[in-house]
Amino acid sequence: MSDFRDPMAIAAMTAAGAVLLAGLVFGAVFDAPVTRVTGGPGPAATPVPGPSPTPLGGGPSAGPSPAGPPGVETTLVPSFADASGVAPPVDRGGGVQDTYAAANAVDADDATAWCVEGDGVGQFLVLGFTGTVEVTQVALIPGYDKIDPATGEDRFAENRKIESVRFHFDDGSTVDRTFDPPTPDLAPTELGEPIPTRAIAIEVVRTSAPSAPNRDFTCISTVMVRGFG
Ligand SMILES: [Ca+2]
Repeated sequence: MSDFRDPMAIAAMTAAGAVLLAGLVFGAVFDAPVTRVTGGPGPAATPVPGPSPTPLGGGPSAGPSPAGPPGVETTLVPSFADASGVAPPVDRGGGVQDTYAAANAVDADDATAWCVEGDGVGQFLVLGFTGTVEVTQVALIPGYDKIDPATGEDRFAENRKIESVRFHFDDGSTVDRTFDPPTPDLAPTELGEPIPTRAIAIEVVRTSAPSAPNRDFTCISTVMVRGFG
C-alpha cells in the first residue's frame, strides 16, 4: 500500500492524489456536491473555454524546480492545484463559459478565483510542489477580488468573504488564520519556523454571508507561497 506520508509516494502524487492526501489529513472522504446554479460568483476576467488545467505547468515530473537557489527565500510556485469542490461553470452566452477551478487561485490574476457554492466551511484548496519545500509564508486574498468591468459591481463585496482558514501541512501540523476583517488584499500569514512539506491544504473555516442575491459562493482569488525550495 502506498503511504502518502512516504516521500516517494508523495513524489509521484498527481493532482487527484493531492486531494486524497488532503482527505487523509482531514480524516474523512469528501463528496463534492454537484448542483446547478443560477447567477454564479460573477464573470471571470477573461473567457475560459473549459476546465482550468491541472496539474500546472506539466505536472510533478515536468518543469524546473519550484523555487530559486537553495537557501534563498523566494516565491514557491505550485506544480498543481486541486480542491475538494468547485462551483459549476456558468455559461455567459456567446460561447463564453466561466469556470472556478482550483488553478484560478495560482494563475497570478486576482480577478479569477477558485470558488465553491455556499459557505465553503470544510472545503479546501490543495497546492502541491514538485519536491519538498520549506514554507515560511502563505498569503491569500480571502474572496473574489474582481470589479465587473461591464457593470462596476464589486464581486468581493457581493460574494462571501473568508473570515478564517486553517493551513494543513504534510506532517500534520496546522496553522490558523483569521482575517478581521477580510479585505480584497493579499493577506500574508507568517508561519514562524519554516515548515517542510510537499503540499498545503487550505481549509475554509468560517465565511461571512453574501450581500447580493445569487452570490452565495466562497472564493479565493489568489494564493502566494513563500519559503525555501
Ligand atoms: Ca486568480
